Amino acid sequence: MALLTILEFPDPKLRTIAREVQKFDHRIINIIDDMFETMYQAPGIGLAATQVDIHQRIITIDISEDKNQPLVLINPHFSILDDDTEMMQEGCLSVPGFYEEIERPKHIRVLAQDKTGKALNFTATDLLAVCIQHEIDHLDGKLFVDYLSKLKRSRIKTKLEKAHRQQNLPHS
Ligand code: QAP
Ligand code: CO
Repeated sequence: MALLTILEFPDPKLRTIAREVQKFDHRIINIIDDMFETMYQAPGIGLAATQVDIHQRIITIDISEDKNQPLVLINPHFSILDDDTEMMQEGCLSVPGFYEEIERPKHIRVLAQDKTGKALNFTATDLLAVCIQHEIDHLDGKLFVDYLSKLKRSRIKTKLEKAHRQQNLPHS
């Protein structure tokens, strides 16, 4: 098990389109274990492999209060079930310290595979639906800041770039 480094906006690697998982072997299990360790430590409720510079279609989620309901989705897809949308305050481990209201479909059907390659097919609503959509966006190189105005996005970019520069400065 290992903690992985989380890429932060505006790192261009976050724009990479992830590839489908084809072989469900021990290397995929290792990636999943490391992603859960990294997500729980952060702490976060969702993480996409893209965020830890692994460009395969894998996401980990746990929206439970007690952090004891891990959900891994491999090669995930979703379809929108109706016209209902929901405004939710979203954050992202790759955009630390920033939270904004985003509108997304509220009811979705999810098709994916589990860590053994078995097919999953379920509906999701509310926070789980939002979280799955947010994480699938990462696999397509998309971030929640892309839904904001240019002005809001560029303010966030400037602030994070400044924070990154200060992190890289030697300490006195
Ligand atoms: C995506 O995000 C999400 O800024 C998962 O300083 C979030 O786990 C989907 C986090 C909200 C739906 C609603 C963010 C941790 C965690 C930060 C996360 C931070 C520390 C974000
Ligand atoms: Co995110």
